[in-house]
Parts: sequence; structure tokens; C-alpha cells
Amino acid sequence: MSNKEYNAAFDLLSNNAIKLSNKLAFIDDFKSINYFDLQEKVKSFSKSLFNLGLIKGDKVIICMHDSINYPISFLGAIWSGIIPVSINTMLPKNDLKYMVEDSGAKAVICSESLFDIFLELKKELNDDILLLVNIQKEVFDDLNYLDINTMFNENTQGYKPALTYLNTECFWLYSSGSTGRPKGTIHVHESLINTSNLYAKNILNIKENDIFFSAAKLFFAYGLGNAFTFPLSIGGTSILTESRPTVDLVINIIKKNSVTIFFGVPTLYAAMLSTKLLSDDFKSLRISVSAGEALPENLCNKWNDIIGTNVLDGIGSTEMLHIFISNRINEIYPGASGKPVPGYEARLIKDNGKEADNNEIGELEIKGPTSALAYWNKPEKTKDTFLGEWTRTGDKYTKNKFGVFTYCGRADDMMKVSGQYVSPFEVEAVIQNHNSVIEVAVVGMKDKEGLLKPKAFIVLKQGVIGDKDLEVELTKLVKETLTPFKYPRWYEFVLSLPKTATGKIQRYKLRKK
Ligand code: 3UK
Repeated sequence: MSNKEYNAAFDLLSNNAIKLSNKLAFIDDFKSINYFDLQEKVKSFSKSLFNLGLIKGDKVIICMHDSINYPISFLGAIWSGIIPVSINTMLPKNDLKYMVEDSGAKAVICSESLFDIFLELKKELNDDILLLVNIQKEVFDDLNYLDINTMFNENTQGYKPALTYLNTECFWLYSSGSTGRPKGTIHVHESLINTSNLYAKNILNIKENDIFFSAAKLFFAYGLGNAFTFPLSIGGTSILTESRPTVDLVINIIKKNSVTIFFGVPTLYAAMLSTKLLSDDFKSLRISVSAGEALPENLCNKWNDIIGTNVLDGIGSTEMLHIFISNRINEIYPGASGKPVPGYEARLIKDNGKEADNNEIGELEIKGPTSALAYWNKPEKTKDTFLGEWTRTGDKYTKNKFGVFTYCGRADDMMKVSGQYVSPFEVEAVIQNHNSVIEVAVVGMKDKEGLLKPKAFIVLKQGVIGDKDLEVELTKLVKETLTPFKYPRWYEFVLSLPKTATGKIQRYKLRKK
């Protein structure tokens, strides 16, 4: 592999700043920014980070709602060779604390609404952590933080990007597994532009006049590609919002901004399709994309019928950064993930280590130029996932004689709910803590749309009645302890759980119930 000098921030900014200087790069809830100003602000922010004492290789956590200052922070760090670590804004405090500690970040850049929680963490952990806050509204006086909006006024003349290489560490994302803590997934500089060159340009045919909107936020690998890398790679315009993507909000954003490419997750497509949609509201759309979990065939067909444009299902992962198997604009297989994106290879490995034949189930492994380097400080998990050129996805798939891949479930116990990972064990651990509960098992069940949601099977202590009140209490407990969407949508109170002779819960038996 060649290892040329290359800085991803410089690459994504410099051409557009000259050729498309007046063109809008981002529009958020409050303002917009053109390509020239974007580069200037990135350089200024980058220089400020350096002036604050951060140096090449240092980590900085970004925990922010989507706004223009997100890409500026992300690119500003990369410009100086500082490693941005993007994390989920909805995580409970414990997980945030883990990520601050695990990454060894020197600074945290957060939204105003997350300031209090990070201030508490700063006091608990290490007072040296710099808190940089994206103050959007009120100004408050507190010596513990710096408003990032004061970091955009440096003289940027001649401020060069740090010397970095195609294959050196660029940024991290956290990926969760069924057991253990989330894993810092280390990506290299060239991977960002590679996701665009391979997937977005070839499969989505993105062009300069495209207007991008992603319901998946920037801190997900999916959202980062959709709303950041892809638009910057061709000089398009990306719409960002701090708000939660409700059905009404999504429709309004598409209408108001004449969005041409929309990126969602199956749960959102299901929610939209359960309301009365007017195809006129979507007339600007050229194409829609679904990822995060499998898009059921009926949703795919319904969207195409009602909206009049196709939705392309494709599978991606945090480890591979973006989509590597996908349907095509003129070749859609409803209910399947499609074929490998050119530039990626896919193989299916059976339990005996041999490759699966057509229509046989195997575990999906991917080879391609956007794979992460490793997980941070997790040598065992790294060895288990990154097998030289091949990366294990943990998914079970079949391939038919035409080379079309169909998803058959996870090989581990993970569930994908609303496009995001849920480990049954983390939900069980919370419910187990309730004083009425003896034992609990959580499994994924399909709702009426064919999408997986958690269901809890619970053995109660003697004398306790499993009624609606208890369900409400348990739901509240899960929502308070974990990221809220992980709560069980159904409860079943049982006398015992099915177990093996050695006492292991047989989740597969519960899944059949
Ligand atoms: C599952 C899918 C069936 C699958 C992601 C697009 O979801 C993304 O990344 P994550 O790390 O999860 C990866 C896992 O999610 N999955 C994703 N898409 C599909 N299963 N059909 C699909 N279309 O289990 C995979 O291993 O959260 C999605 C782009 C970038 C991403 N990181």
C-alpha cells in the first residue's frame, strides 16, 4: 500500500474553497456557510486548538448535535493532525465517562445542552480536560469552558495542514458489541474520500447540484458519510438540524430545501409510510437511501409506489465506515441488500471455515479500502474482527446465483433497533436490578412492519404481579439507565426461562414464541 502525504481535511476543503467559494456547503437551524468561509473557519478553529496546547495525535471528543460547527470542529481537528472522536449525544453519563477515559481525550467539544453533564465528568475525572462548548443561544459565565464561537477569528494566512499520510490515524468512531464496552474504531485519512469515490459517486451518482439530508446524525458513520463526506467530496449542499428527525420535521426539511437525496433508517421509513404522505412534498427527491438494518420488502415497494422514487437499501458498518453492499438505482431487489459496491469484495464463511455455496448461509466478511485500522486498546477484539485484508461483520447472509446478498440476521446476540445496536445483555442487566425481578431474557421480535424491537421475558419474585404498572416502571428504569430507544416494546411474564443443561438461557427458543 502506498503511503503518500495526505490530509483528509485539506483534501475535502481546498478544491471547493477555490472553485465553489460562494456555494453553500451547509445549512443548519440558524445559519448557512459557503465553501470559502468553511475553509477559513476550519483553519481558524484548527489554529486555535493548536494555540490551546493540543498537538498532533492528541484526541478530542466531539459530542454535538448536528450544526455547522460540527464539520468545522471535525475538520479543524484533522487539519492539525488532532484525532476527533465522534460520540453519540444520546448516551447515558456512564458511557460518556467511559469514552472520555478510554480515549484519553485532552478536550471535549460539546453542544450547549450537554455542557452540564461534561462539566460534572470533568470534575469527576481530570480537571485538565478542556471543555469547548458550542454556545448557540444564551451566554453564561463560567470559567470552566471556552465558547467555540470565539475560536473562529485567528489569522489563518499560511496555516498549513499537519503532515499526515493516506494510511495514518485520522479519526475515531465508537462501535458497540454484545459484550464488553464500546470499541474506539480507528479510521485512516484516505477512508473518508474512498467511501465517496466508491459508494456515493458510483452508486448514488452524486453531483454538485445535489442537496443532501440525512436523518442519521453526524456522529454515526452512516450520517458522517451522508451529510458530511459526500456533499464535500463533490461540492454539494448539506442540510443539518439539531432536532430529532420526526416524520413532520423530515417532510418539512425536504420540502423547504428541495432535498435531492434523503438518507433514513427503516424505522423512519415505516413511521413515514404509516402516515398519509403526499408525493408532491417529495418532488425534489432524486433518490432515497436506507441502511442501519434490513429494509423489509413491503416498505421498499410502498415507498417506491407512493413517493415515485426508489429507496436503495445498502449495508454498511462502523468498521467499514460506509456502505459496501447495495442495491443500484436501476437494479433493485426489494428485501435484499443487493450486490457488493465495486471496490469491495464480499465472502460468506460457514462454521467449518469454508466458503458457503449459493443460497447457503455464511458469515459475511468484507475486503475493501475503507476498513478501520483496529480497535483502540482492545487487542483481542481487534484480532477477532480485522483478519488482515478481510473484516468480519458479524452478519449472516446468503448469496444467490446472481450474486445478490440477502440478510439473515446477526451471528452474535446483537439486535439492530431503529438502525442502532442494542445488546440484549445491557437491557437484561438493567431489568435484573429491579427488586421484583428474579430472571430476565431479552430477545428481538419483529413488529408489524417486520422490524426488530426488544422483548423482555421476565420471571418475577413470588407474590409480585406482572401488570401494566410494572411494565411502565421497568420501561422507565431502562430509559433512565440506557439510551432511551433500547426499552422493551413488549413484556411477557413467565414462570421460567428455557435453559440448556449447563444453565445457559436458550434465547432462540424465546425468539420462536
Ligand atoms: C447492520 C444492516 C441489514 C448489520 C452503517 C450504513 O449501520 C451501520 O453501522 P453500525 O456499525 O452497524 C453495522 C451492522 O448493522 N446493518 C446495517 N445496514 C444494514 N443489516 N441490512 C442493512 N442495510 O448488522 C451491520 O453489521 O451501526 C450503515 C453506513 C455506515 C454504517 N456504519
